[in-house]
Amino acid sequence: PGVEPAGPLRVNQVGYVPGLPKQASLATGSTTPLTWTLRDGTGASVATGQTTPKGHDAASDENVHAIDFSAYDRQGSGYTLSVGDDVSRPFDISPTVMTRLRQDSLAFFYHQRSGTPIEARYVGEDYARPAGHANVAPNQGDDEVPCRADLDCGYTLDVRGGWYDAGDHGKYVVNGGIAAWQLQNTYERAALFGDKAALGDGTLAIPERSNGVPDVLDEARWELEFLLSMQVPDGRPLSGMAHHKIHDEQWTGLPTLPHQDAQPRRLSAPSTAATLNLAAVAAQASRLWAPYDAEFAARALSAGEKAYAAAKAHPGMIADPNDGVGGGSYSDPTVTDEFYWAAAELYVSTGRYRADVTDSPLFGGKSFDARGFDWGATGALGDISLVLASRGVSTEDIRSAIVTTADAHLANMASAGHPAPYRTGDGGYEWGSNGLVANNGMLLGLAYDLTRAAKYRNGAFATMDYLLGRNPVDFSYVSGWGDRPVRNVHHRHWANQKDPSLPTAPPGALSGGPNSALQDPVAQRLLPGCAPQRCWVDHIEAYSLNEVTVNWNSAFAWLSNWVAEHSAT
Ligand code: 9MR
Repeated sequence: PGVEPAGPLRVNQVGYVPGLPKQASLATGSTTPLTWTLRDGTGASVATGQTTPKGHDAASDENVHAIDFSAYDRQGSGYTLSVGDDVSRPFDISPTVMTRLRQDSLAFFYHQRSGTPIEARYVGEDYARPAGHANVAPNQGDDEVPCRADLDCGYTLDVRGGWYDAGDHGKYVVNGGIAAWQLQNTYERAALFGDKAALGDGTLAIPERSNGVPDVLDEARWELEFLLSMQVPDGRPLSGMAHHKIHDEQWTGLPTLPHQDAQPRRLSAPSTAATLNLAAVAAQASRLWAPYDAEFAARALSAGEKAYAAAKAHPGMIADPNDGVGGGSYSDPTVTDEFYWAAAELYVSTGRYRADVTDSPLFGGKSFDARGFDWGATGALGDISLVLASRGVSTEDIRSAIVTTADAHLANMASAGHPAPYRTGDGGYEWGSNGLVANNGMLLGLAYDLTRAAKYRNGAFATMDYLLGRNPVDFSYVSGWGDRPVRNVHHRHWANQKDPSLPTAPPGALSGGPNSALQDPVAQRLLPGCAPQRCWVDHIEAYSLNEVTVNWNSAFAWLSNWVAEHSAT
């Protein structure tokens, strides 16, 4: 309501990089080529060409043409494309066009910190807020959290800190774990293949910005310390296991800032998946922190090894899929992949656990598929760490699985109207599709790192084009970036649509993206019958398609860092 309809010309609203492909999409009834014109910021025509009809596009249910203006490389801002009377949104051409996405995509995590004030000197006045869940009324505090009444574990845990998962105030080990892994992997990849200085100390606006440690590792540690605190203490039944999650007893309304939340906080039961997440991420942290803080590195490794042993002793503790009141369930019935991932991280860090890696049914690159990895499918994370480490075990099969999967995405993207590395069996788009797209963009980036074949680099940039506006809703899915960015993400603080005194989303937050299953009442009301890539609306209550989460932003941050690095060369 009140939102202008999508324009027919869809571009990367942020911009394109000289020397790399520059493509846009046009929705039109025409079946024959049309003339396009590129204009610079003064309105002068600087290039023209013919569109390429691609026929009917199922994902958007539109007839789409492709526009390729790759040959034009002059730097500038305010460029537009036009076809007939239709004009695109403006964009830049520059090697630095996406550079600041590094910081903005990673700033998301500081905004989401629990248990500490979010300070204006790091985020500006609009986004500053008091510490959440710090035991100051009406908060109940995360310092002495008991188990749910039906579990009665007989102890409380101090689980302050960590990141709020999303628009809610839950803290979940399974998706917090993969998000921390991905920040740590952003650093680990850059240290091996790329530009680790861009992730160094002083690169982010966070309290740890001058402690001598790369800031992206500091940010991940904020979550790590929370994950470690979720472990069942020694001397208790299930010691070494990790509680699955901690969240409010009942869902709160919009808006509710973290410090205003009066709900009781409760721990859910330990689960095997959460325990293996902790094992994997703690093991990964131990090798990355060794040069900076040997004590923490040792503590992380010992917690990770303890968790792994506990998971082996309790391999079938599956989180209750119906435990979804006051917080999401994040239930994952299959943990073969989490076992593999944890074993791989432990092996890379210690040289032990080798047989656990090679005996897994997933060894040999079996985890890669066109859907991609996420909180419920983590085997690929172990493979990626094995490939980067090049330690002992053969990684040839894993490398070829990465490349084969990347090729399948490129083949799919070549015929798509609005190319994105995304596929499901039924052609639908699922909850968090943008997170899967960003993770598949990461896979394309890794394929380039491994092969140096330009087609994979181009695929990673095309992924960014889709997320930043070359899509059929004609929105940039990243707040603060592009001519028409998402503003009203589902969030209890960035709730301007509910309360004009509150802010919209800060720059760098990725919307969950199209979800053709329409799993909330607003989506059901506004989007009946939508084509998969168009099942999206910028509405704060459309939580099944416009929420944000740490695990989607970690994927986006990984890709942002990769793309920024490859824009400069
Ligand atoms: O990201 C999760 C998605 O994969 C699931 O399909 C969905 C429904 O179970 O839940 C998503 O996670 C949400 C969580 O349950 C609660 N906090 C917000 C998360 C993102 O929407």
